[in-house]
Amino acid sequence: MDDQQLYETQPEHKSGFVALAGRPNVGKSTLINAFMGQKIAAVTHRPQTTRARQLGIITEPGYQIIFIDTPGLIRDPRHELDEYMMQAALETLDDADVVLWLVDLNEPPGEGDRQIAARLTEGERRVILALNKVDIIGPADALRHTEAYVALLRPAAPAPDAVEWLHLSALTGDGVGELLTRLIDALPEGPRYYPADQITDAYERAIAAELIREQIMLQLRDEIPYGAAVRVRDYKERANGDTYVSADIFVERESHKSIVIGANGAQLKAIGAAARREIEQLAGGKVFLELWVKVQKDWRRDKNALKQLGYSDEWMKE
Ligand SMILES: Nc1nc2c(ncn2[C@@H]2O[C@H](COP(=O)(O)OP(=O)(O)OP(=O)(O)O)[C@@H](O)[C@H]2O)c(=O)[nH]1
Ligand SMILES: [Mg+2]
Repeated sequence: MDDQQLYETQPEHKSGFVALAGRPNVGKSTLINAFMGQKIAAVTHRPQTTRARQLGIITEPGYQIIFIDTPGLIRDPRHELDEYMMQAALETLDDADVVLWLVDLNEPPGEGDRQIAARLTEGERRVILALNKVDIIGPADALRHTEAYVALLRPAAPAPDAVEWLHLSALTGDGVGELLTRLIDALPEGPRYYPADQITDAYERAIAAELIREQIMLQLRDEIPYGAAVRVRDYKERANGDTYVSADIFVERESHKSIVIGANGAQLKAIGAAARREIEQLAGGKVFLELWVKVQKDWRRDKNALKQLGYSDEWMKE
């Protein structure tokens, strides 16, 4: 395909940016992966898994829809990393054509949701409320919680039934197709912003770093997952189709380093083995993964260290 074809569209072509907003752990990254039909974002049971914005791009003849995964919105930023994450999420809301507000239907709205709703109903924003995790809720709670969330958006809607909402399960895929149809419908007419074959703005090496960090979040406990950052040093595709990846894991203290490495290196080995399997899906072939653990003292509170570890606007694009 030449450049012209990559961007060429027919008249009435639709396009736009859909921001996924919501509290931590409601399923935003799971939903992005479900839309894309492949894993581009880290997902764990822990809140605050996602640390930076990431795009998921779907291109079809009639439309290009660009999803923006964001860090969960929290009420009490505790250090520079939290501040960076909040900023990344909030800026996204201002740039989007449509905001998809994702909530966990199993929990009634809390103060955090009230604040998010207040922000979303400022101005002229188009908001669709997606109530996630329907696969694990009973009908009575579902009804009660749905009404409570819808009520939070009501002041902005011209009529009560004008609040747009739907139930879904990002995990099972139930309702995801219906949501996609509604989102395409909500997009304005516009050109393709990205080449037809591009699915995200992150380079493979940045996604690989996220998949390694995902394993740290899944396999380690307490503060260690939150104080860990991963930087891929090398991501090389070899002529025979294999991929060689070497990455540094940064932790905040010496004691954390020994925990990540484990007795006889067993913990690091387990992280590497699981991350390698995930990266193989991404690379579509055999992967050799080398991991190094380093200490960068209290990096979450240090603006310069954050930049060095890649938590700056250019993070995913480096
Ligand atoms: N049962 C069920 N679990 C879900 C569903 N969607 C997501 N989850 C689970 O919820 C947890 C959090 O999912 P994530 O996709 O990481 O949530 P997130 O909103 O991106 O979280 P942050 O990045 O921390 O803000 C994971 O354990 C998911 O497997 C769903 O529809 N049903
Ligand atoms: Mg996430």
